[in-house]
Amino acid sequence: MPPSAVTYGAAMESPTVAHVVGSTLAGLGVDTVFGLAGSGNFVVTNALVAGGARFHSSRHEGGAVAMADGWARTTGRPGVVSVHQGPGLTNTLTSLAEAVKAHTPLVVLAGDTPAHALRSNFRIDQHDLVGAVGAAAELVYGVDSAAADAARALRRAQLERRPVVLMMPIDLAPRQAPAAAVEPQPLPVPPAPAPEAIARAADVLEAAERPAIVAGRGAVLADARGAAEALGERIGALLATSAMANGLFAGLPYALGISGGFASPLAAELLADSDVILALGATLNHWTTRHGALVANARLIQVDVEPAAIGANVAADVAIVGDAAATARALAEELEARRHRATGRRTPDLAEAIAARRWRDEPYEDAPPADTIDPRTLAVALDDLLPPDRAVAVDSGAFSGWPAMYLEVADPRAWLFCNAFQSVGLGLGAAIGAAVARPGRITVAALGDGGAFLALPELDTAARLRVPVLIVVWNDAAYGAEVHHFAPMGDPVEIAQFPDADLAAIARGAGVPAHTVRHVDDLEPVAAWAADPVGPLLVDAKVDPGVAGEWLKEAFRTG
Ligand SMILES: Cc1ncc(C[n+]2csc(CCOP(=O)(O)OP(=O)(O)O)c2C)c(N)n1
Ligand SMILES: [Mg+2]
Repeated sequence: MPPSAVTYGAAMESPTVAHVVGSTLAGLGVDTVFGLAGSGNFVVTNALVAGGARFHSSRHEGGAVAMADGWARTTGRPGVVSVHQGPGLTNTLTSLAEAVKAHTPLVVLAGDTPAHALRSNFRIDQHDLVGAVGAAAELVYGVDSAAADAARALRRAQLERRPVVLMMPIDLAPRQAPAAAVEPQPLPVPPAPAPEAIARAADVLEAAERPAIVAGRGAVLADARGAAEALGERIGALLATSAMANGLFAGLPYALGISGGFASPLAAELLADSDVILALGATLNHWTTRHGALVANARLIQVDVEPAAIGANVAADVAIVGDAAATARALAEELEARRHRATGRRTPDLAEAIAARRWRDEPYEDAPPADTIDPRTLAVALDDLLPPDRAVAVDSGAFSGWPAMYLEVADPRAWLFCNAFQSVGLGLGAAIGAAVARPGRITVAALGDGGAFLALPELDTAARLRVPVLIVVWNDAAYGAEVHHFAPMGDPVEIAQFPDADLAAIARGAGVPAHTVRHVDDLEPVAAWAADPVGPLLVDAKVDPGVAGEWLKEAFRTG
């Protein structure tokens, strides 16, 4: 019998705080946990497993949080992570900040140093630490409150849409505690949008000649696709998304794809020509608007559940606090009551133009140096050879535009744009989490060589979990974003350039089969793998380091 089972078996008769925390979360439906076992989180993790949850160990705590984040973005459910106190928690911070900024609900179970252990090596101020990146610090207060504390952490994560770190002092964890059954409580339904605001927005939409709806993550979280499309049809609007919400309008004839730096030339032209923009759960940051240029000529109606998001980046003419789907429905109903229906921009000719001018239809010069592949050609080839039902997780770097521009996804929960904190190195973990959530489809981990190196520990995890993840490395042997930023200014860039590294060999050493790609034909084994993807595959694509996306210039603007 494994030692954990012995521990838990004995504890069944007299459960401890750790058991109560674990079994409470399992009882509330937690069935998947990512983490890395240490003495401070060992028993609680086993209690979750005994309660029916599956535990997936990462090789770095940052990877565990990225996996839970990817899992949560895919499933729409709160992710759960379990880590040791002190260094186990500090290792989570970068991924934790990404989850905070992406509004991902997570519960991170962490041990904590006993209050009296002033000289413990592990001692740091864990509350201030996680608070500094915007996560909520919660505590298991005592033996009698353990179950309620665990339930509160989970509920806060869902209500506040952010990570909650539940600290469990290691002197409290082994104390006997009463097992209390906690009933799940329904989450509140967001309040209906105010009728006056709906009426004002309807006035603006009625007068619109060239309307557009730009939907963001708020629309994804509200499952607003149907409601937004129905409203779009009624007012004759074009549809677009923020980079985070890519895929929301996949397949619709008047959908332009992503608004912002990644927008196709046609999409950018049409968006900038809008006279009314309805921002649906999108904060319209400088990425989505090209520093304001795409919304400059439009009256703006902004819808968000968070009042503070309205006008945060661009002044709104009409502000509506409300759920994206409920508000879109309310607007459509109001316009129907007013008997308003407009063709607006929805003409068959425009639908044809949109279909004919996707990014992949725009010509580019494909002339890479010998033994390298054009990074766009790689993305297009992957789009062709992978089945449409795929997920794509994108790391941060100069290469990030290629998957956003050329690799289509069929739904926004299959799109994990790990760039909320703009950290390099989180894409592989997120892809593994997405694949754990949906093992029946292929997940692409789109990485640069810099991001791949930062995430190396999780190659072992991908191999061990046998997840169907295609790890594609756009390998320019450089921190390309930095090279493209500084080389034009005449700065020496050698500090961000490297000799060619054999990532395929490194992957094989970690148990991940791999191929080096220098030409489209080298992708043939990927097609074979995609037909029956048992476990991960890595593609080390030696890309032309000279090709950079136009959007990068926008990214380098500091204003
Ligand atoms: C953790 C972290 N370190 C450093 C940076 C600064 N940075 C932004 S992009 C980039 C280069 C990433 O290199 P790579 O993954 O190879 O992608 P590339 O830009 O070459 O396409 C760096 C170092 C960052 N954003 N995050
Ligand atoms: Mg690179």
